Amino acid sequence: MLPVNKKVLTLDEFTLQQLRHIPNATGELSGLLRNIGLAAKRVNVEVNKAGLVDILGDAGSVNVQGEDVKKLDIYANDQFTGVLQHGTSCAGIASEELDDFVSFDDAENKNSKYVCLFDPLDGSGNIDVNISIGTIFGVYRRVSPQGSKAVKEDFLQAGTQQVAAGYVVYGSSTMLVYATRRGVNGFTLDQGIGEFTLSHPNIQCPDFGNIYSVNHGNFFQYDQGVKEYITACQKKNKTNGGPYTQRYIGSMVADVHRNLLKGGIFMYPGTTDKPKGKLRLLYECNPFAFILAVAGGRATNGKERILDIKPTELHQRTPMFIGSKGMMDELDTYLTPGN
Ligand code: AHM
Ligand code: MG
Repeated sequence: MLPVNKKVLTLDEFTLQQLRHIPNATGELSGLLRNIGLAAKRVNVEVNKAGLVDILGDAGSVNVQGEDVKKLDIYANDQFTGVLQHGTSCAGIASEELDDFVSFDDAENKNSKYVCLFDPLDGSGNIDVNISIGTIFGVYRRVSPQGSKAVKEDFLQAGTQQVAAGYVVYGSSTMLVYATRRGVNGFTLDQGIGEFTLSHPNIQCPDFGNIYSVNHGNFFQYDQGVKEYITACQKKNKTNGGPYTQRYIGSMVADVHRNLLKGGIFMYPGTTDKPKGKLRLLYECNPFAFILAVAGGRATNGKERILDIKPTELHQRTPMFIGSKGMMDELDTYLTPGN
């Protein structure tokens, strides 16, 4: 008989166990996280067979069976929206794939405390070449009254108001990592039994690492301070912790996941063409800023904490610098005028 590892905890068991420490907890947040885990498993199945079926086609195209083909990012959007709509723990969603937020009509949804914002499939340009992609999500307590439909203000909250945030990385193994103020925990999908199981308890981001992640192709479009910092990363030697290693997958989930575990810094600065950079504050930057903050790291737009930015638009973009605390402190000395 196979030995039974008594310490194996599934995502559901873990979230329920966490509830016991919170007085008056209703279980609604655990329900929402369970829904996200379910959608992630469905998306994982399709990501895994993406090379085999016609799912990479453009939305609206037709496959060999004459069926409509949904692009994988639209499929992922439908799954995450669907499970949250059919669950009872979410009053509405906003997604990088949708022009506007969606408030759910059902009475149970309207009674929910939470709204969820997500990027259903980040880095989807990497699907065709079999490189890791991911889902990113942030959960907020709504500001509008329970019992009514969610409104725009529920979605336009500063990242510091998140009650939970997480991501799923569909990689060499599929992992779901989520943070609440209590900690950051990672769960690896056991494909054999279809369960996320706790594999990375209480993740802490090392204060220093030796990885920097940035799109070097844009180097000459970056501000002077950013260029100087990148050059300093390259000039480091053994006496000051170098040389740093450049690693850039072009899938933020995979890049930040690696840096979270190993220590490192990820940057998507503004460029002369796109002063606000590429990444979306609500769907990509805020969730990671929350996770890194709980894990002991931090994130800025080069001037202020990402988590303190008060959003004005659902799809607004921001420059993003995120990673190990010590490396972010070092970066600041290059970005702060007068230093
Ligand atoms: P997407 O939301 O359209 O997938 O774009 C976001 C992705 C991030 O995962 C990644 O860090 C970045 O785009 C890479 O952009 P670039 O190719 O400009 O370096
Ligand atoms: Mg994205």
